[in-house]
Amino acid sequence: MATTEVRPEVAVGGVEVRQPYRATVLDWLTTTDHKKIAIMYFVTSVVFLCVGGTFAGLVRTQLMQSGERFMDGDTYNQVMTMHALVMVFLFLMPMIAAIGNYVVPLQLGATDMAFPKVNALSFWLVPLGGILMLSGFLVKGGAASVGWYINPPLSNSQFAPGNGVNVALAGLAILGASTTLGSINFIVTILKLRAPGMTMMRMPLFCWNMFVTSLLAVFSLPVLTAGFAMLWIDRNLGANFFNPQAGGDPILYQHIFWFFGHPEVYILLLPIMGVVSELIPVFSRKPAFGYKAFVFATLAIGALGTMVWAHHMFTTGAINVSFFAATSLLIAVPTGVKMFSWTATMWRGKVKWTTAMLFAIGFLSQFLIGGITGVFLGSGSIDFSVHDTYYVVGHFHYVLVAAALFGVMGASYYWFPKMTGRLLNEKVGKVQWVIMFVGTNMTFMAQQILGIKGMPRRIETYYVPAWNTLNLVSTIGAYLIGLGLLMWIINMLVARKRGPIAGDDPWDANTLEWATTSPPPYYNFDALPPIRSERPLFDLKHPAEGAEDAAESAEREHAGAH
Ligand code: HEM
Ligand SMILES: [Cu+2]
Repeated sequence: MATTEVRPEVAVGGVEVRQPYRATVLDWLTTTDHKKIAIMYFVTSVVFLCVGGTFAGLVRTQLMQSGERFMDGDTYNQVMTMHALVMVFLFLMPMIAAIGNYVVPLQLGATDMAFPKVNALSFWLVPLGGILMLSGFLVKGGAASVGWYINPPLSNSQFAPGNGVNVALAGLAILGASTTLGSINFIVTILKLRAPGMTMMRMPLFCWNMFVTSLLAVFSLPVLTAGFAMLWIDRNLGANFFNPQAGGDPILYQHIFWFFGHPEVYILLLPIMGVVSELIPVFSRKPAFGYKAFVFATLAIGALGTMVWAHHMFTTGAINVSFFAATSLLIAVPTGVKMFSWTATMWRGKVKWTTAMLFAIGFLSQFLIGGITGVFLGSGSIDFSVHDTYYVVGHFHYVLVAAALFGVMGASYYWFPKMTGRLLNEKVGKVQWVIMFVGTNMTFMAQQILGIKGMPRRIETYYVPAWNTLNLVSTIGAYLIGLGLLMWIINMLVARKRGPIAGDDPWDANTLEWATTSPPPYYNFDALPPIRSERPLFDLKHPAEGAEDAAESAEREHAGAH
C-alpha cells in the first residue's frame, strides 16, 4: 500500500501541493491508513445523515398540521424509530470516528493509529451493520417500529412480530462492536503513540475528549450489546429475561439500555466539545483558558455520566429519584466549567469570524439551551410533568442537532483543508450558518413549547388545532436545516476540486496536524517541532510568546508544587 502514496509534488498557484489520494478502488478497499479510513467514515456518515434527515423530513411533514396522515401509524413508527437509530449510530458515531481517526494521530505526532488493521475492520463493520439494520424495511412486518430504546414488552415477539426488531438488534450489535474496537484503538494510540515531549498534560484538548469518550464507550457498549442479546434470546429462543409473567422484569431492560444510553450522550458530545476547544483558541488567538481545569472537567463529566442513567426512568416509580436527580444536577458543574473556559478564552481575544468559529459559537449558545433544559429534566418533579412530551424531544435535539451537528459543521470547515488541501467556500458557509441557526431554533424551540403545552412524543398525528402553528414553525425550521445541510454537501463537493489552495496552516493554528502538508503524506510527518506545551506549532511560530507562555506555566506549576 505504502508505495502508491509517494506522489510527485505539483505547483498550483506557486504552492507545492500533494495530489490528494488519487488511490484506486482496491487501495480504498484494502487501506489501513488512518486518513483514508477517516475519509471513508466521513463519506459513509454523510450518506446516513441524508437517510436520517429524510426520515426526519417525513416525520415533520406529517406533523406539520393536525390530522395529517400520509403515513399510517405503523409506517410512521418505523420511520421515526429508524430516524433515531440512523442518526445516532450511523451518522453521529461514525462522524466522530471520522474526525477522531483523521485528527488524533496527527495531533499526537504519530504515523497512524495503534492497530491499523483493527481500524479498517472497525470501519467496514459500519456499512455492514447499517445495511443489516435498514434491511428491516425489506422484511415481513417492516423495520423496527418500537422507538429507539427498543424496550420490551413493546419490542417482544408478541407486540413486535416479524424480523424488523431482530435485524435492528443484530445491526446494532455489529455497530457496537465497531465502536468498541475503535475506542480501544483510540485509548492505546493516545496512551502509547504520543510524540516525545507530549505528556498527557500537553495533549490537545480534542485528544483528551476523544480519550474520555473512548473510555465511556468501552465501559457502556458491551452492556448494551448484552441487553440486546437478552432481548434477541427472549424474542427468538423463548427466554423470559424481560417477561414479568415468567419472573422476568422489563424494568431491568430499561436499566441496561440507559446504563449505556446516558453515557452515550457524552460519547456523542465530548468529542464535539473537543472540536470546539480546538477552534475557539485558534480563532480567538489566545491559549485555551484553564487548560487543566478543562481536562479535569472532561474527566468529571465522564465519571458522573455513568451515575445518572436512571433519570430516564423517573416515572417508572422503580428507582430512587433523589439520588439520580442529585447526580444529574451535579453534572452541570463540570459542564459549567467548560462553558466558562470557552467564554473566557474568547474574552478580549482577537476573534476571527470564520465559518468554523461561527459554528463553534453556535454550539455554545445552543448547547446552553440544551444544557439548561437538561437541568430542568434532571429534577424529578419537573420531569414527571414533561416526561415523554415534545419538551424532551426538543431538549435532546438541542443537544444532538443544534449542538453536535453544529460541532460537526465547525470541524468540517476547520479540517477539510487539511484533508483535501483546499478551503471550503466561506461565503456559502456563513449563509449556511445563518440558515441553520434560525432553522434549529425554530424546529426545536417550538417543540419545547409544544411539550409544555402537553403534546406527547411518538404520536403519528394529533387533533389539537392549538398545536398547529408551533408544529408548522417546527416543520419549516426542519426544512431550513435540510437546506443548510444541502449547501454544506454541495460546498464540499465543489471545493474538493475547485476550492482555494489551503497550504499547510491556513488558520495559523496551534497543533501538530498543521505542521505537515495538506493533505499529509501517508507517513504524516517529515519532521516534528519540539513539544513544550499543548500548542507546539504556536510555540514554534511565536518562540517569544510560546517560550513566555511555557516559562509562565512552568513557573505556575513550580509555584503550585510548593
Ligand atoms: C436534522 C434535523 C432533525 C429533525 C427535524 C428531527 C426531528 C425529530 C422528531 C420530530 C422526532 C420525534 C418523533 C416522535 O416522537 O414521534 C425525532 C425523534 C428523535 N430524533 Fe430527531 N431530528 C433531527 C435530527 C436528529 C439527529 C441529528 C439526531 C441524533 C444524532 C436525532 C435523534 C433523534 C432521536 C433519538 C429521537 C427519538 C426517537 C424515539 O422516540 O424513539 N434527530 N426527531
Ligand atoms: Cu440521560
